[in-house]
Amino acid sequence: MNQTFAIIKPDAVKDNKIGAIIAYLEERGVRVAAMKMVQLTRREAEGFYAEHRERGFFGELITFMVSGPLVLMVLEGENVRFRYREELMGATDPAQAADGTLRKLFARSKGENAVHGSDSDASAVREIGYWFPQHEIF
Ligand code: FUP
Repeated sequence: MNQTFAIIKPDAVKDNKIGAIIAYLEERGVRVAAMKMVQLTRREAEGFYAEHRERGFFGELITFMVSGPLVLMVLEGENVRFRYREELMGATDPAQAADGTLRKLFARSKGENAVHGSDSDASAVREIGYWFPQHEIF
């Protein structure tokens, strides 16, 4: 069993897919251990994505991530850290994502791609801690 950090991004919230995405995960044995809906400040989004600061798409990414409310989650399950990222989430660009993955099903584009997932053990720990104090994780 382990935990990972996920976001239902503003495009999927606007598309009314919060429930569909959570149902997709629950049906595959993933448990929601923490969850909150928020609208990020620029400062929060920039801190969260600090590793991408030098990338050409950074400005667009931040503008998108503050464009509307989103859902922050801690997911728990058997090997979920790997499974969510490699099996369930799909490639960054939905055009490249495997059939049946969240991004294939719900993402609009490479920039507006429905969901986030931690990309390593170290990121999962950092990202969970960035948004959730221990007492908010069940
Ligand atoms: P991923 O791990 O699949 O979420 O992708 P990255 O960590 O490489 O990128 C984080 C976010 O930056 C993506 F979800 C969307 C955005 N991005 C772009 O807008 N354009 C790109 O070329 C790459 C990433």
